[in-house]
Amino acid sequence: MIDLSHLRGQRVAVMGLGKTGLSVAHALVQAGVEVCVWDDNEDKCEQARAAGLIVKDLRVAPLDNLNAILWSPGIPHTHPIPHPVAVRAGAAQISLISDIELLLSAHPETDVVAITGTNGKSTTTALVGHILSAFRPTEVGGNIGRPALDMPDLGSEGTYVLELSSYQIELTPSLSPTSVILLNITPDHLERHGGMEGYIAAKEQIFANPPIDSRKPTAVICIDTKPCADIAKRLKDNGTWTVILVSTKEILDEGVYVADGILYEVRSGESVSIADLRDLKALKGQHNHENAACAYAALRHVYGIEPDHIIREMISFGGLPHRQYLTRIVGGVAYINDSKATNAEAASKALACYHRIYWILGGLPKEGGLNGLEEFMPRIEKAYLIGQAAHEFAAWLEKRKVPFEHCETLDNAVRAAHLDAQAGLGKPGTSGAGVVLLSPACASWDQFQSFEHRGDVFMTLVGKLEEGV
Ligand code: UMA
Repeated sequence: MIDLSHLRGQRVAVMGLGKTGLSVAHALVQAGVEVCVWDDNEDKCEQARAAGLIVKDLRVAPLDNLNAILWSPGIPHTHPIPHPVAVRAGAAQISLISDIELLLSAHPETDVVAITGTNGKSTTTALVGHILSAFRPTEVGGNIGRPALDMPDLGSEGTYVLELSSYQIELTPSLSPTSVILLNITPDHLERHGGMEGYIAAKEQIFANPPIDSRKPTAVICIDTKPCADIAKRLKDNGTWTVILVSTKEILDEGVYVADGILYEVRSGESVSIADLRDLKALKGQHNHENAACAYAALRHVYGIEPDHIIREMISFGGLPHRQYLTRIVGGVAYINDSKATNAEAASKALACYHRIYWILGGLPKEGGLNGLEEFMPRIEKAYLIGQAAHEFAAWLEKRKVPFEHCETLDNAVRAAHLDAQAGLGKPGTSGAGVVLLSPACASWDQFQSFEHRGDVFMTLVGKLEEGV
């Protein structure tokens, strides 16, 4: 846990008691800071009281004696409607800050790689953390699911690799990372930021402050989406940052790019082939090639790590659980956990990577259902339907002549898919063993606590499968 004893004597309120709020409250209490907490959900307040925390209703309690309000990133403060506590804080001139801000106040001089973008930031953060930890003390945290203050204190030789959401960036005014990776910007969280312009502005704020020492910071920017290409241009014109361009769509005359799955680095105007990214089992698909290329560019340019060493560590990267995670291979059939795919768009990324798919899907359906996935249907050997979406999805699949089976539960689905996939091995006219893929295109809450829970159950079930059925 990060030591916050430099804040002793201050008064801080914590708004929201999810992962962030609880982590912060714990660290502040440990440091001897005077702390009170609040959550709009009464159950959370009750649990906090039971745990010995001081609960104050920040909608009415006096705020003017506070030094700051630690704001949980997921709580909307301005859009779509201003939160009453944020309005009161504004009137009392109390800042709303993130847990990242507290981490930086404890470690103003520690090296920080900040990673953001609409998609791929967790994978890139985990990948950079995995590679860098082979060379220097490294800790990974932030939006990836490990609150910043849950990381240990690192000395000056270490690096914090932080996944930052737009929500966290706008609550971290002192953010001045040594390097930034910006992957892509596509429409997301628009309600919260008052539209696309607000969303782009929140992301761009990651470049707002130069580092506090004399180092020139490095910005690795994939220019495949227009907002990122525009930001790269603005930063280059401004000259405060060293900008390394990355692309998976065009051949560049500087920086790092991917063409036909091959990673290239441009050195003195010459394109040098570095590695075949299609060999990386945990980083399949063009979206993962973007993640790998950006990670490579940062590790090469910011830390000077040799290309061979970076690629060696990339090969040993196992991927993130629940994101196309290769759980097991049984008799040549790969069992893949892509439980994080909670909508059709996310599932399309996995479906694009495999052939001969025994596809487990369903749960709590999202608007639009499976629309957009038509082009991948020739790859599906059979679909196994679970959860509330089963009947809606069955009708959709039937129209596209995809064989399916109603399984109701994940347990039934894994068993049925396993039997079919193993029986399909060596079927005349087929090539490759195929994959059993959990990529549900649905939220999990009808049958599970979270997508992580759903993925864990899948991996446990797969772990128990017998070979040679
Ligand atoms: N709450 C209120 N009032 C409200 C809304 C919520 O009091 O109006 C309370 C809820 O009752 C709850 C708490 O706020 O108790 C939840 O706070 P939170 O939403 O900030 O969630 P945390 O558990 O603190 O998790 C947050 C991130 N969540 C969001 O940004 C929505 C996690 O990212 C992150 O892993 C975690 O901090 C640790 O840093 C998740 C996420 O979905 C993965 N992020 C979004 C994304 O990736 O798209 C941005």
